Amino acid sequence: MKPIPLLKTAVLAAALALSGGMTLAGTYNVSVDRIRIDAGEFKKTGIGYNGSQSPTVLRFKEGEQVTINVKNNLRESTSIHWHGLIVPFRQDGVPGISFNGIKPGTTFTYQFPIKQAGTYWFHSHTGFQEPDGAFGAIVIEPKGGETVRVQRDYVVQLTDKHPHNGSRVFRNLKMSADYYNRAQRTLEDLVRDSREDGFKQALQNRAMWGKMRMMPTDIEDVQGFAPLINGMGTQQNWTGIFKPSEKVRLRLINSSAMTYFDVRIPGLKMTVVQADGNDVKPVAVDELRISVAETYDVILQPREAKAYGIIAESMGRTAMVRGSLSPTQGYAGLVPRMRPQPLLTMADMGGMMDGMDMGGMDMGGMDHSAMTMSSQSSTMPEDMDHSKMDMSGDMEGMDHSKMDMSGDTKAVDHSKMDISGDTKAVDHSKMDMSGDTKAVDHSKMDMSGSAKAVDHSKMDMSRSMKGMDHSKMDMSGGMAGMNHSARDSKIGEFYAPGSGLIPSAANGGKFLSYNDLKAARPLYRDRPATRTIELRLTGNMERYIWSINGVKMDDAAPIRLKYGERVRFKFINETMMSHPMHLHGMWSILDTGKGKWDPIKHTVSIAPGTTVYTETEVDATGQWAFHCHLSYHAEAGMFRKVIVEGGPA
Ligand SMILES: [Cu+2]
Repeated sequence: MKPIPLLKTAVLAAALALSGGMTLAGTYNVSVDRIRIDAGEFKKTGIGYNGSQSPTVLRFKEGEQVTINVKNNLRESTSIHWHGLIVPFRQDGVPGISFNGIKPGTTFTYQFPIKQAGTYWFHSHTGFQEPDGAFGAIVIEPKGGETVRVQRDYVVQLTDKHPHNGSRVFRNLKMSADYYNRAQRTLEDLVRDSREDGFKQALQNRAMWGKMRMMPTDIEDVQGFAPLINGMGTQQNWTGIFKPSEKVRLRLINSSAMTYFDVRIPGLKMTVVQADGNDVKPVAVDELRISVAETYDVILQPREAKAYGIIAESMGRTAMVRGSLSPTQGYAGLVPRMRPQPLLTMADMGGMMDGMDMGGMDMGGMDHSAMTMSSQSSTMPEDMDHSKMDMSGDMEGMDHSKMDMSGDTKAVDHSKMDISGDTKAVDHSKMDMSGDTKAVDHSKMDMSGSAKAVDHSKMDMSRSMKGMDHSKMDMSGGMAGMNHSARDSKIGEFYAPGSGLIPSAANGGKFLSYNDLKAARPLYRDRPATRTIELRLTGNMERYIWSINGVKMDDAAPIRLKYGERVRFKFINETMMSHPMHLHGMWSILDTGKGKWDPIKHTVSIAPGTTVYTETEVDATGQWAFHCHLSYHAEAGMFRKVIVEGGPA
């Protein structure tokens, strides 16, 4: 550590005096221990901090200089990464990138200034210690005190505790990628599908899935875990106490290894005031999805003296946990029934739809929602023939039989498309999608008839349709059938249109979207990015390999950034799973088209079949980790080292 200059010492002393003994240089002790974990449904040994399965909460103040002594009581090495904290890179806690790890029986001392406020968390970045239990919470009080005044302030830290330890889970996934997929469909499902879709259709869907060795239920690749709130299952019932009409702040943290949760508190609105530690303009919602490693702070105001349930349901609807808000201990909120399992759809395949930028475009009224098919580009069998694909369900005479989706094509040329007349059939047979451009040219499109068949209700033109030229489009006819009303489909923006993963609130109300997040205070001035780095999220599900641009960590060169530049990252998810991407050391500004009001995050979830942009002000010298925060995806190779060159040493 650099010696503190005299003047600074004096200032510090003065500040100490002014704050009436409040410490601006705190020392904290954390021990890493082998512990017994009682997950309610099962007991196991695992790893915990300070000897406990209920997460340790570290409370800091913005501006404080912290010293954290981490004593490793394990018989193996360990590490602590301060997730979302902007720290000097030697303090970031990633073995092999920022330091050498903490040897058994030794104490490592972290020291860094706290330059931010908000809710964060910490976890081991060694092996599978984090899935085995090594995580805690961090709450940092802003310099001037909390901006939102509340009477109660609780950390609500979620996890997915598995009866198997992390290394065993990973071994089993490597052996058979669907080892933990209990949601595989049965003969009964086939009979039900047949009733709904007709036997032929059902069989064809089956055959397609079979060929691709994928399931429409492949939403969670590790199931059979016990979800916990602050280390407690539903029966153990973690409870936050309140008095009616008090304002309650919940700091939701998802510390799961693999599980996205949909969180709601039936009977209460949640006002989101912070995302990933950064204040956002308040937005009231009925439910929100919290990706692995994200945090959301919400404010509630329960008026009635009764127990409310805090319900966290896994995205794949294979597990649920209930905690409570209650006027006294011993009362529990209701446990609702788990909602039906969503199924992946064609839109969630990502890779196969390469040529069509699914990021924001819906092929006008095409409804893929009933189509159950999924794959990754790399595992797509070559013998797949779309000409026999039965789309009879919702497709009303649409013919894609000659649709050419070969190559790298991004152009959609509708020039020969004739929608005149009164017909309901839309024939794309001459649709040519070759070429390299993103432009969609409708210039010769004749819509003079009554184009009843074109339903653009789910079409979202806000992002990737920039090249679309409608200038010469003849709209003189009766466009009565064209419906743009539901354009910004509320939360559709960050899901492929027709995705089976698009969440909806249990009570039919408002579900939070990334699109709703507006920074309360811009952290950076808005300026154009210097360059764009494309990161395709790729994988081979069968072999349980997860990668970036088709290359796994071991074989990849680091990403090199220049200090002072602003970089734009383009994430293209070509897999059928969601990936929460986490950049260490620097912020990720999520591009929602709001300029300087774009939300600032440390973890950004990329849903299957979507393209998402983030930007980063490269303001931290050193070496950093950049990875998917699903533990087993990171371990399997969806991980990169980032080197920032230049800047202060
Ligand atoms: Cu991390």
